[in-house]
Amino acid sequence: MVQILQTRMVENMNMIRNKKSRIAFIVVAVMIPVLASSASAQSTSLKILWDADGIHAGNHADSIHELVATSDLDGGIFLAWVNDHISSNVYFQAVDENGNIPLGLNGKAVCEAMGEQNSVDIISDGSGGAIIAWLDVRGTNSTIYTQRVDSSGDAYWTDQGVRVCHNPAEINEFSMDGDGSGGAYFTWQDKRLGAGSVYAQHVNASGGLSWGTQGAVVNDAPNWQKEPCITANGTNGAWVGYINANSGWNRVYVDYLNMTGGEELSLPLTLGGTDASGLDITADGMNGAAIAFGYNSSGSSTEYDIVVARVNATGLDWMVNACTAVDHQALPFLLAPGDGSVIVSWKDYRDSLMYETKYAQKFTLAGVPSWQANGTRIMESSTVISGSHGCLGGNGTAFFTWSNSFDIFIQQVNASGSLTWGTGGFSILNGTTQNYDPIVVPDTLGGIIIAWRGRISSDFQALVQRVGHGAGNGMDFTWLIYFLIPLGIAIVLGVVGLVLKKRKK
Ligand SMILES: [Ca+2]
Ligand SMILES: [Ca+2]
Ligand SMILES: [Ca+2]
Repeated sequence: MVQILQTRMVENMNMIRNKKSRIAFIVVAVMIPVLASSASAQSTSLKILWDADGIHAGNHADSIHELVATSDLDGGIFLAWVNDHISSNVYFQAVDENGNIPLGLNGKAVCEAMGEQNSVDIISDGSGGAIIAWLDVRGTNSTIYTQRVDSSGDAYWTDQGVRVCHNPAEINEFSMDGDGSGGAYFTWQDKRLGAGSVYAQHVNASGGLSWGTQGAVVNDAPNWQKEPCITANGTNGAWVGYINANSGWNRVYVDYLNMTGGEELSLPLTLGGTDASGLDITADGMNGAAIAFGYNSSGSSTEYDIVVARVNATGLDWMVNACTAVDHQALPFLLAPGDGSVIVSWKDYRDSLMYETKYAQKFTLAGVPSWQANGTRIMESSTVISGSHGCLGGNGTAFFTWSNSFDIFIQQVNASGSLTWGTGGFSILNGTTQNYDPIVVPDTLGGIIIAWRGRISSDFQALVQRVGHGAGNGMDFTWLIYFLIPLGIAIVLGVVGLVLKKRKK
């Protein structure tokens, strides 16, 4: 066999001595680096950077029941979790850009007060620390507490947390967003007046309540208000979106509260006769906010569409359909690159009534869709999935993560709406353990860090993985392109040589 190959190579060299063949060889030789560099540019250099199974970042003795995450703005990730104890508590964890965990696997306690703490959330404080909030039943009724910590988990505010609203009425849902200056805005529903109403609070960088001990009123009309969500306009105030149940219809409202908690705008976005649910809201970086929601104009409870609107200081700027595809679309999730554009993704059942997929659309500042009509499909699933979180990447891209059959996947959507990987996504973890609820945050270096809950023996632990451009532990097959193209050309030359030789005979 070796002899045959050697013979053919000699024949090929003889052929190259022929003038025409020599020209062909030069053309091919010039094309090799061109083709190789072009193929290399199209391939992604993103790869898995840490241990292939992920790094264990939380190993709490009572198992981790809820896990949330945010960027540390320094290449790493902050985590917060609630343990699975009968009197659960709140913990903070920091993982640096190299996967080090200086606080140890138990993290640092944020709140170990009596009774249950749950529904934890975490955001950056804008200056290297984090603001954590949770629902707390240390007293009679569930209410919101919050704490600001530095990167070592040391508390800035009152030990065991600052109470956000001192009205005794029970609070079962809240939303928060950082003001970028060490403080945060909160909104919630409580039933102090009977039928639920919506309120808001600003907690300043020192842990003080800016809008009184009871919070500012967003909407306390006698009918029901619910599902509030909030986005900060820096320290100048905040937009609050919520459902206002007027005459039996779930209508979408957006209000603007100024820096003293005064209401400057209250905009009804949808009319009676239609229903809305599943709101999300985000500031767009251009003194406006985008709000997205599931919308039912047909009267059917299983055929919702997705609507996106933009509001600014003068009111409603535009409101458009993001998706009117058949079957059910729900739970939109917004990302704002900061240039006024907005990316909305949602759960979608158009491809299968049994298994959800996820689609996304990008809108310009003027409300013009940039990607495929009715959305670009960014993932598919063949089983029940859990989690569908996303974050911004660099250069107008976005990352999304989900778990499918207990494995973890990511997808990158480029600025033009094209996918870096197929709709199956890029596999982060394909193991024998059960893995749930992945969250993705930017690593501030063009890559991402993913955190999720994984079942290790009988307990759930926090795991993290970094995907980026550095030297990684994952396999990178870019080098194959440089090997395969010259090999392919050599084979073609060999075949051509044989054909020419046969013709001569
Ligand atoms: Ca507790
Ligand atoms: Ca009310
Ligand atoms: Ca639909």
